[in-house]
Amino acid sequence: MKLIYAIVRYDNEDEVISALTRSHFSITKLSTTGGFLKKGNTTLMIGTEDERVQEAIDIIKKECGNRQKITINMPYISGSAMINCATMPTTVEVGGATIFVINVDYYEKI
Ligand code: 2BA
Repeated sequence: MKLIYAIVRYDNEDEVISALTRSHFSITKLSTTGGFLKKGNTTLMIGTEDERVQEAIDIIKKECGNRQKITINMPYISGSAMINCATMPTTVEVGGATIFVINVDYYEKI
């Protein structure tokens, strides 16, 4: 048994959840926040048998698409002080998904 954590963008959440559900995966959706951009994203917890992990990852890949570069205005930080209202254009990659697969020692529904 494995537990997959998949961090996806809000924009992709509905499609990924629908596609996984259609393929009979059970999902818990967590509302999370990225530490870098400090914007909301979605973390999906998917518990599944070892032999179905790749199938889940393939669905997530298909629905989340490729990573793209975007430029955002980040607050400008000088030393330890954040200067009010100053921003600096920063290029980051977004899209796709960040996936962790963890071994599950024990699983039971009571
Ligand atoms: P955020 O932390 O808001 O990061 C958004 C994007 O900003 C990242 O996209 C990455 O392209 C960039 N980024 C993140 N940290 C950076 C840094 N220290 N310096 C420069 N650029 C940085 P993704 O890599 O696709 O990550 C999307 C979201 O997935 C992240 O949102 C975070 O919530 C989660 N995540 C990614 N890697 C993780 C990890 N190793 N552990 C835990 N969560 C992770």
